[in-house]
Amino acid sequence: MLLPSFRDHAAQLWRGVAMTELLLCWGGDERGSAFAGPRQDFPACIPVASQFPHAAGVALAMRLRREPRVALAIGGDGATSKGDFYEALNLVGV
Ligand SMILES: Cc1ncc(C[n+]2csc(CCOP(=O)(O)OP(=O)(O)O)c2C)c(N)n1
Repeated sequence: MLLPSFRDHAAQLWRGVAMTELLLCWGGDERGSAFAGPRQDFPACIPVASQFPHAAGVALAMRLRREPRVALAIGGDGATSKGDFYEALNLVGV
């Protein structure tokens, strides 16, 4: 499952999100977040690094459900200086 941020549109397109859905999202239309392709992928996070705690929580849910899946979040070097990044690492570490 992809938990993207605002830089990850290429990954979203590769996952099957439609360009029209991305444009709806950026236009403030929530229908753009109901992806017809990857139904469970998250919409893009705008606050830098906020995708990491989401991914940690999703990964925990997958583990509790014994689902053989992964949660993927991507970030830049700026994102790794945010508290959210370290909070997510702490959660997955414990
Ligand atoms: C919490 C928060 N602060 C500031 C911004 C404004 N902002 C947008 S992109 C960016 C830089 C992000 O740097 P990095 O994580 O290295 O990603 P890159 O720009 O290299 O893709 C900032 C500060 C934001 N989106 N969220």
